[in-house]
Amino acid sequence: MLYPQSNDSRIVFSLDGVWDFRTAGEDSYPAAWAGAPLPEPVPMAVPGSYNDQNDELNLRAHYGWVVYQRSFAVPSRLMAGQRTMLRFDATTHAADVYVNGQLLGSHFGGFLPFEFDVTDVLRSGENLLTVAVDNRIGSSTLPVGNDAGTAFMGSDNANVPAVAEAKKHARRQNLPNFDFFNFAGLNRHVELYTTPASAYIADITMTTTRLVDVAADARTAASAVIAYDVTLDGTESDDSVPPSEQTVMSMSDSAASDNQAVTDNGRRVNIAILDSAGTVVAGITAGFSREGDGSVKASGDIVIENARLWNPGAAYLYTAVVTVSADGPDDESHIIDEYRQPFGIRSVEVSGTQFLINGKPFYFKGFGKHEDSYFHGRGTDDVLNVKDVSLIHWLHANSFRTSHYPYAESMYDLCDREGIVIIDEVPAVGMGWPQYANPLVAERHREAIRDMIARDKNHPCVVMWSIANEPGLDGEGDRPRLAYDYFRPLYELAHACDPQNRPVTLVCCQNDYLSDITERTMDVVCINRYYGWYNLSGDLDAACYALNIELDFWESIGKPVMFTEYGADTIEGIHGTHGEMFSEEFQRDYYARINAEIDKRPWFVGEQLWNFADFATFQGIIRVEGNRKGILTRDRQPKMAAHWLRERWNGIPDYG
Ligand code: GCB
Repeated sequence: MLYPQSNDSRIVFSLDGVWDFRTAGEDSYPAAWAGAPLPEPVPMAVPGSYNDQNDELNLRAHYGWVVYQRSFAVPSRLMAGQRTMLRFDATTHAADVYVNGQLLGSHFGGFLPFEFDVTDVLRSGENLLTVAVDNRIGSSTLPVGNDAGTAFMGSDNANVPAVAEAKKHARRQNLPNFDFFNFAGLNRHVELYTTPASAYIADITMTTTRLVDVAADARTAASAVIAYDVTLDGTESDDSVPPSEQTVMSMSDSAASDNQAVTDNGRRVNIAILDSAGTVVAGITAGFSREGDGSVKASGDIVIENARLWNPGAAYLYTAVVTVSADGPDDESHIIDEYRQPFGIRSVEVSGTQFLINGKPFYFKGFGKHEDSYFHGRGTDDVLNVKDVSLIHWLHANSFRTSHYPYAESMYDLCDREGIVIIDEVPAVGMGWPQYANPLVAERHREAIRDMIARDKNHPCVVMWSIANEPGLDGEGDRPRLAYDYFRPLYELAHACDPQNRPVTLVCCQNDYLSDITERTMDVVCINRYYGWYNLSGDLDAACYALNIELDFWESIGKPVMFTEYGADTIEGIHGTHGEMFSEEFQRDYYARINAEIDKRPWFVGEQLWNFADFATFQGIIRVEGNRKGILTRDRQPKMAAHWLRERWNGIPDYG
C-alpha cells in the first residue's frame, strides 16, 4: 500500500483536526450513533490518543468502545472519474468505519494502515464519517493482554478473602501483558485520497540487488543494480497483456528515450531515477505482464552508474519517478498515473559474526523507543519525531528499535533522510504458551508481519525485522519445541515477504538461554538483559560476573549478538555518593560497567539500551509515573547517563 501522495494524477485531503467524541460501552456502541450526529460529544484531536486529552472523563481507565465522528465535504468535480480511498494510518486497536451511516468495514490491529474504497459511497455536500474504536486487549490480541479483565498488577493476595471478593465486583480494565500504556484511538493520520480509476499504480518496490566496486568508505559504488517492480491495478488494469519487454538505460541515456517497449494494450511504465539534486541519472520504459497470481506487473533491473550509497550517518536518497502512460485515440501518449518513490541504495547482510551494511561491519548504538509523549499519548507528532532525531544525533547514536510495534510512516521517512538505522518490530509482545496454541493469534501475527514488510520494504533505514519481543521461549515450559514450532514459520515468512531479504530476529527475554532453541536460530541474536537491575539488583560486580558467563555461551554460537535492551530505572534528581539504584549515578555506573564487558567481545554487534526516554505505563507497584529507564526524561531532558553515553558513542564509529 503506497502512502497517499498529491501530484498531477492524485489528490490527498487530510481529515485530521478536532473531531467529535463519545465513550461507549464495553462490548458495543449504540448503532444509532453511526448515522446521526453524536449526542453531547466532547472535542478530540486527531491524530492523537484520546486517553490524556480530556480531564473530566477518566479516559485512562476506559475499557471498551469509543466513537469518533466528523463531517466533511469533498470537491466532487475534482474527483469525478477517480477512485477515492479513505485511509487510516493506524487506529488502536479495532475499528468499525461508517460513512453516512453505511458500514464500510472493520479492521483489527492497532499499528498498521488500512483503507476503504469510498468512490461510490461519498455524496456531494456533507458526508458523515463515524469511527468506532475498541481499546480492549486480551489473550488473542497483539499486543497481548490479560483476558480476566479484573486481575490487578502487583501482589495477587488471592488467599485474602476480602481481596478475592472485591475482585468479583471490581470494574473491568485493560491489563496489559506488556509494559507500556495502552494508548488508544485515532492515533495516526486519517486521509482521503484519489487515484485514477481505470488503471493506477498499486505498489512499487525498489531493491538493491548488486553493488559493483564499493569504495573503501562505502559511500559510492561503480554501479548498482536496482530491481524494480511496479504493480498496476484498477478496473481496466487486467486487460490482457503479453510478457514485458524492457530497455535498460544507463546514465548517458535520457529517461525519456523513445526506445520504449509498448504492450498491445498500449500501457507502459516509465521509471526515471533522480539523484538528490533532481537530475535524471537512469531510467527505463517497460510494458506490463500478467503474473501467475493474476496481478499485472512490470519488473526488471535498472543500472545506476557511479551510485551514491545510503549509509548510517551519511544518508543519500534517490527518487524513482514512476509514470504509467498509454496512447490515446489521437495516438498521443497520455499519462495515466504517477508516483514518486524515494529509495536508498545499500546492502544489508549477516556474515559470520558480523552485521554488514554496504559490506562493512556495522555497530548498533542506540535504544529501544516508544511513540509516547505528554498529551498526545501515542499520537503521531512530527515535532516530537524531529526533536527525537536531533537528540539521537546529539547522543552520537545511530539506531533504534521500533519497540514494540511499527511506528508512524513519517518517522521512517525522517530516518531515511537522516541516516538513522531501524530495527522494525511487529506488535507481538507479551506472548506465551496460550498464544502458541491459538490459531487466531498466529493468523494475526502473520498478517502483522506481512503488512509491516509491505509498508516498510522500501525504507533504506530498515535493516532488520523483529518478529516478537520477549515471548516465552522453550526451556521455560514443559513442551520443549512449542515456541520454536510457532516462530520458525514466522521467521521464514518474514524472509519470504521481504524483497531485500533483510536479516530477521526475535528479541529474547532474560531466560534459560541453554535450553532455548529459538533465539540461536535467528540471523542476529538480540538479547534483553537486566543483570544488576531485575536480578542481582544493585550489585554491579555480580551483574558483570553473570553477564560474562552468558556471553561465553553466546560466543560459542558463532552469530552476531547485540543488546536490544539493558537498563535501570532512574529518577532525575536522585543522587548518591555510592550510586544506589534509582539514582542518576547508578544508571551511569550501570552502563559504564556493563559496556566495559561487551567491549571485550568483538562479535558483539551493538548496544541498544532501554530506553531512549521515560514513558507512560499502566499504573502498578513497580512504576512511578511510568517506566523511568529513559536516559532522557519524558520531556526529553538528559539524565547524567545520557552525557556519559554521548561521550562514549562519540568514540565508537558506526563501522568497526
Ligand atoms: C522488558 C520489556 C520492556 C520493558 C522493560 C522494563 O524486558 O521488553 O517492554 O519496558 O523490560 O523496563 O521492564
